[in-house]
Amino acid sequence: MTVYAPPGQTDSLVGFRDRYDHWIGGEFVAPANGRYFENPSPVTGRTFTEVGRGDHDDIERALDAAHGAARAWGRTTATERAVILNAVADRMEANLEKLAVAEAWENGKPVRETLAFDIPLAIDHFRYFAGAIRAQEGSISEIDGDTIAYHFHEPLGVVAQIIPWNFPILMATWKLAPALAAGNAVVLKPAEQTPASILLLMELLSDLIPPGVVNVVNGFGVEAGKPLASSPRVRKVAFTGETTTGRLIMQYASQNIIPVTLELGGKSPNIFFEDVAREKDGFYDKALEGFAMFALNQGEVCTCPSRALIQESIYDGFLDDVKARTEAMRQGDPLDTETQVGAQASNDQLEKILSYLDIGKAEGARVVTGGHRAELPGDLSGGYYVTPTIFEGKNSMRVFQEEIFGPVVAVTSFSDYDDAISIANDTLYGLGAGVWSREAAIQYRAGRDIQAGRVWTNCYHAYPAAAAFGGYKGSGVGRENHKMMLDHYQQTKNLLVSYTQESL
Ligand code: TXE
Repeated sequence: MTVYAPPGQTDSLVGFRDRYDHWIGGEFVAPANGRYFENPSPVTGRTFTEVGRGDHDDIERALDAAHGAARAWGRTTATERAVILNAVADRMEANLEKLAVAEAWENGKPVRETLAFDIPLAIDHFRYFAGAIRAQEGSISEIDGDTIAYHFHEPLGVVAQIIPWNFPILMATWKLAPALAAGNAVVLKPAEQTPASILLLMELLSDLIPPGVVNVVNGFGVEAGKPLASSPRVRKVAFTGETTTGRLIMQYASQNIIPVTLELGGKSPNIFFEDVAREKDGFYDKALEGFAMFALNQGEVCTCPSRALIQESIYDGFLDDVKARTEAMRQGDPLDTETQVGAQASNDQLEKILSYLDIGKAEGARVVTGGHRAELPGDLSGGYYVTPTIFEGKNSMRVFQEEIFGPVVAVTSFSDYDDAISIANDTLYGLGAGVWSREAAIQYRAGRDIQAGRVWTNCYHAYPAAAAFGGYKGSGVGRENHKMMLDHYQQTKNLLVSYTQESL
């Protein structure tokens, strides 16, 4: 067991600056308006740094820097870019603990997850796209005996990226790695709740990424995000966040006729068929773990398995077992490697979750366990902690239909296969889903019948770089991860060449 020293203490691995400006043209640049906002750690609720409050003028400066760098960067070879992306991955790996602690401190998530999951996945993402871009090929087709069509991939130019606070470094990486591999320059706006770990990363990579290729402007949605997403100087907007914000982003982008990719909310079903409980063996334990995934990252995951569907014939016993499993989760100091459930990312998010706990109780959902704020001792008492909560109710309830984004799962039962699929698909969203069964026929059929971009079968919350990820229905447009992402950051150049000297 390790308890990492918090940033600010002399023996801490992390030295956050007291003040963070924007990262523009490879250096820190103070906000044009001179304004800053406070950034508290959810672990204690106390401010640990202040951050430049960007607006339209800062976005313009970042776009100037990006446009200044885009041409040269776009003309580098795939091999040159791959070398840089691999160097980025190596640098992150050499600073794994530092980044993991920084991320835990700023977001409130347990360091055991950032050490084993968030940062290693981010590292692997850079390596994956370093390989993918080198393996990418254009094509040649023979139109007729004398005419050839060449197809080349070209970068879009300068792209905008707006990301949320639930996985700050990983979300930045999911967007940066393919964009850079494809040869684009980027202006990225982190969420206002979690800019510091990304800026720490920028500083760490400052000698590896050419100035202006990645620029970070901090600030709030309407003040900094909107001028970025609506700028006629960007060729694409990539966004992850709330579905209502995604609609706005699409509207802004439509003014400039540019593509968007949107990764939005979810209300993912996690379905447990009766054969799961045929034996109380290793597979059964794995299924209990799969249920408990609702509390991973404090439920602040767009694919949080926030609706659990359990077949009637095993309902009571399975619910008893997952209740015990949930109550055994260790909640506490996010910097302690024993901690499994940490703090919610912000006070706003804490209040949103608490209000949904009230909504669930008011609409008649039964609290199986949890249902309240977690009171932790000492320094943690000012932090934003919620006890992992299981509600039991009906799929028509708001706690089954609306994204809570907290460690809250709503459980209901189903009679047979068709009932399960009908409840699973009765949602506005379609991002993730889980299917738990020993039967190959059920696994395959359910995987195909559920309307979601990612169906985990007998597993959950795995995010390998090589598997496409994205939403059906209200959960978004486009995909992340997988080499197909390169298509989202490139345009096709066709050269149609006639090789005959004769007139047509
Ligand atoms: O999201 P927003 P918030 C869900 C989750 C959460 C809720 C609200 O349910 O409780 O959304 O979170 C920027 N133009 N998800 O308010 O507002 C904003 O500054 C341009 C699901 O944080 O969508 C931030 O950088 N940008 C989700 C980013 O958008 C704007 C992850 C996300 O903020 C903007 C996060 C505007 N008008 C929240 N308004 C997921 N799918 O993983 C805001 N932003």
